[in-house]
Amino acid sequence: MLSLKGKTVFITGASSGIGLASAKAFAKKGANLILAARRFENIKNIGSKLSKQYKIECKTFKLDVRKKNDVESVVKNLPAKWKNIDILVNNAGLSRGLDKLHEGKIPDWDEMIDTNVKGLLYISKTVIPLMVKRNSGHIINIGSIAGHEVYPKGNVYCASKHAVDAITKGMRIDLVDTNIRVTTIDPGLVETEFSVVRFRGNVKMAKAVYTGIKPLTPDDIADAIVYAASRPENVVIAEMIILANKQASSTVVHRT
Ligand code: NDP
Ligand code: 8X3
Repeated sequence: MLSLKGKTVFITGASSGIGLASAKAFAKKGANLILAARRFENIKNIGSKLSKQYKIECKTFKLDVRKKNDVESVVKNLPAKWKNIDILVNNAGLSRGLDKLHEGKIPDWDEMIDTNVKGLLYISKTVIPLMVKRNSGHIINIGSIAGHEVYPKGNVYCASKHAVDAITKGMRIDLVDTNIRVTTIDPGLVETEFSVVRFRGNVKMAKAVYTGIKPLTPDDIADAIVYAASRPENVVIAEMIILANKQASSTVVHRT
């Protein structure tokens, strides 16, 4: 097993859900953290709590991954030692709405594509060259079961996660002559703020998504992320699809 103590881990979307759980899980292993999201208060509090609790170092940034110039400037202005990013967790992402394609809202499409696809690309384009220079690093993209299947009214969100799947495969091919590892972790139903965001604050609709099953928790996914990151250097966990028990696919869920 590879020790994560003292490693530098950059997590996007660390203000809630899977990103937050991953920050905690890496902190527990003694890794130093770069945490970014738009809700800076959350990120700042998380960073200061984790650094005290686990005696690690944390850098926190207010960052919207859709803003290419901001992404570049955050990374460019990192102090030299923080530029040695060992693990990048491309987690920031969201869904907006659940509509038939022809009834969908264009601003929703833009937001999903700009965040889940273009944001992930901007971060990767900025961080990967630093890894290439050191011939070392691990990129962990958070895809989804929605990157393997399309479900009713999931059209554009599913397309964005299919894109993450293609980008992950492309990264692995383009980095094959380096020591850099590329992983995608593809969860099914995880209860986070994800559905509250999708339904724009409608908690009742969000709750219904996870009713009648025991959904995955953000910690379940963080556990898988840390597992992938801590394999020996010669091992690449290329792809991990993680479903909730009683979930056979995006659409086949046994609820009681
Ligand atoms: P949450 O809504 O709890 O977390 C999403 C995170 O992404 C937040 O920290 C949010 O921070 C951040 N984020 C969203 N937009 C931006 C942006 N433009 N710039 C920076 N950060 C952003 O949901 P999850 O934890 O569930 O989602 C994390 C990832 O997991 C997403 O990529 C999602 O698609 C994926 N996923 C989720 C599943 C689920 O069932 N929950 C299943 C499969 C995959 P802030 O708002 O502060 O910017
Ligand atoms: C999130 C999983 O099935 O709710 O990517 O879209 S799903």
